[in-house]
Amino acid sequence: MHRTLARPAFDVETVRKDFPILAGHVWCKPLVYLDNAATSHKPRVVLDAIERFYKEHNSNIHRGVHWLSAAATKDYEGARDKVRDWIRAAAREEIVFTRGTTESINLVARSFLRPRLKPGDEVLVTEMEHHSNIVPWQLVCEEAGAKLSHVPIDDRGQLLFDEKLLTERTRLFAFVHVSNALGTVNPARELVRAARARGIPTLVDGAQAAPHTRIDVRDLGCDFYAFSGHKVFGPTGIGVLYGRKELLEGMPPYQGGGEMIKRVTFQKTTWNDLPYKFEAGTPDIAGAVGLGAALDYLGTLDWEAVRAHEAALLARATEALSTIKGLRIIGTAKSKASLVTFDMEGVHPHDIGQILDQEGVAVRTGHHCAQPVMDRFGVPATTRASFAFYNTLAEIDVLVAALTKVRELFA
Ligand code: 7TS
Repeated sequence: MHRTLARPAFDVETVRKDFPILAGHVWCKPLVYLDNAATSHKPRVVLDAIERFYKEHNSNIHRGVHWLSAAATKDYEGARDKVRDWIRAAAREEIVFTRGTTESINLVARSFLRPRLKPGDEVLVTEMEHHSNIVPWQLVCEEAGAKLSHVPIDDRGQLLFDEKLLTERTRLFAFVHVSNALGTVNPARELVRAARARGIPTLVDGAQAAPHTRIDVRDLGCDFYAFSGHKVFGPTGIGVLYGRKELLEGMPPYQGGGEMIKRVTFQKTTWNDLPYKFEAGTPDIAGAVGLGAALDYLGTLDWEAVRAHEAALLARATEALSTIKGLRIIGTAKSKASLVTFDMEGVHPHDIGQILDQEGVAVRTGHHCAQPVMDRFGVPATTRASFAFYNTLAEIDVLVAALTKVRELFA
């Protein structure tokens, strides 16, 4: 009898077969896709789940008495349970579906922080945040006359955290779990613990952590955790906000409209229960179904093996890139996720990106929506190669060969 959920071993070539786009036949040219931090590819089971939803269950949710609506509601709410299980939340009410990390953070900024923020208060972030974890706080701070402070970073791209940065005026500490521009893995548990000891709520931006590790929000102890479906091998347009129930209960709605109400009159409207209070309008039902399928898929992987494989990709890339003349890796933290960001003396990242593209290698160039990181390292932009578990060591070699070519062209 075979009842093992996890596959016995991690074989990258077997895993690659689960991702139709990696077969490459649609473009008739090879592609080494190293832009996974921007968005990752989708396994066939995700594509099938979305197609099956539209073919067999498509209907609006929660409202219909007909069986099709009941089936769609079951699919959507089933996806919520999968998310709860995946991140080990205590209750399904703590899982709010959003459009993605950005919307999750904006929801917390508007509904949680804004009503509490008074002139002179502070919000603490870090110098390595994605703009999505800076601008929403900045907007509400400006409105309230509050201040946005940050934890600085060292030359390796690690936080220089000092508990003194958490002051009696700090109303929230929001920080990135894994940096998209440096790869740094932050000590999230310790940071949360330091904030909690002072009664300061925390939000963790998990957009780049969720694709690389199993998340356990109860172990982290954070109040809010945000991530995007499209980076965890699910579809675009769907994301998650985890929030501690006591806090979500005390928060006003983020948007008004269908499904987030209990009773509407022209005099007064009362709000629906959690999590529906935060899900105004018809949600991305198929997106939730796709995300649920992606998490089911991730659940079949041996995560110890995934971690080891990604560590090997990072080690091979770091070692090989370090030998290229004039190439400086930006972000050399002790604990890193599988991405490398770099600067090459005398070559603009845009040119690097274009030449790499001609060689069939997809990387990202630019400021990666983390301009404070660029400022910290004195560069306008960098080149970033970001890996997923379906990347191979041979693909790293293609990247290195292409970069060697760039170096020769610009010698
Ligand atoms: N936070 C981090 C750490 C991110 O890396 C990103 C997206 C976001 C928030 C926003 O996520 P979204 O799904 O709401 O857009 N990062 C990137 C990137 O590095 N390249 O493209 C998108």
